[in-house]
Amino acid sequence: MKLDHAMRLALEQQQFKLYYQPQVDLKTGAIVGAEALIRWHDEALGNVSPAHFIPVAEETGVIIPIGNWVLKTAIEQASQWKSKNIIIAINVSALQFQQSNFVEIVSAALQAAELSPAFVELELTESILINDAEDALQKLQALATLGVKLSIDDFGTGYSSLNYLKRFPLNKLKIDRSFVQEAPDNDSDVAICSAIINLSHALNLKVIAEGVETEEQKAFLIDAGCDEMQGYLFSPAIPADEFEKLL
Ligand code: G
Ligand code: G
Ligand code: MN
Ligand code: NA
Repeated sequence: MKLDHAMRLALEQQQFKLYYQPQVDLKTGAIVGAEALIRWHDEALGNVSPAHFIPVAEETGVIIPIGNWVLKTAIEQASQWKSKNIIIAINVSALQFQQSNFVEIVSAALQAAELSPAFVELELTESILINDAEDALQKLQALATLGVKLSIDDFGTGYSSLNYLKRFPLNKLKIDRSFVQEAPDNDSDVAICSAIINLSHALNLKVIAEGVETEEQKAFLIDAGCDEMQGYLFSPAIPADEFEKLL
C-alpha cells in the first residue's frame, strides 16, 4: 500500500511533527494543558491530514511505530515544559494500547525524559475500553498507579457504555466537538453537554469541551459548569515554539 510505505519513510526521515493545542481553564483563563496532534508534510503529497492517514496507519499497523514516536516526542516536550505546569495530552490508538508492553513503553519514555507521570494524560477512545475490557482494566490500573492521567476522547460518539466509567480509573471526559458545534442554539446539544458535565462532576471527573469556536459556546460552557475548553476560539494546534510564546 502506497500510503503505508510513505508513512514508514516519513518516520525514518523524521517528517512527522507534533503540534500542540492549548487547553484552557474556564474559570481562570489559564492554559492548563496541551493536546499533542500529529502533522505530516510530505514533499510529493503535500500536507496530509491525520484524519486521513491515522485510520490507514491503524489498518496497516504502522500506527504502532508512529504512536510510539508520538509518545516519546510529546513526553520529551512535556519535560521541557515542566516548569510551566501544563499537562500534555497524548492520543492513543486502540492497536497501540493493545501492545502487551504498552505500560512499559510509557514508563520507559517517562524515565528517559526524567518526567513525572503527573504531567502526562493519555486520551483513550471508547473502543479501547470495550475491546478486551479485562486487559484494558489491568493496563489502566497500572498506568493510574504509575501516576499518568487518563481521559476519554470524543466522549459519547463511540460504543458508549457507562459501565466503564465506574470500572476504570479515569480522570477526565472530553465532550466531543459534535455536541459543542451547535450549542447553545440546539436544545439537544445543550442537554447532552450539560448532562456530560454533570455526570463528570458526580463521578469526580474533570470535563473538557472540544471544538469551541465561538464566544457563545464558551459562555454556555462556563454557565453549565464545564472545567476546561479547547478549540479554535482560543487557538488551533501550533508548533511547540509558538505554543511557548502563549505560556
Ligand atoms: O489534528 P486533527 O487535525 O486534524 O486530527 C484529526 C484526527 O487525528 C483526530 O481524530 C485526532 O485525534 C487524530 N490524531 C491526531 N494526532 C494523533 C496522534 O498523535 N495519534 C493518534 N492516534 N491520533 C491522532
Ligand atoms: O479526535 P480528537 O479530539 O483528538 O481530534 C482533535 C481534532 O479536532 C483535530 O483535528 C483538531 O485539529 C480539531 N480541532 C481542534 N479544535 C477545533 C475546533 O475548534 N473546531 C474544529 N472544527 N476542529 C477542531
Ligand atoms: Mn484527542
Ligand atoms: Na475529539
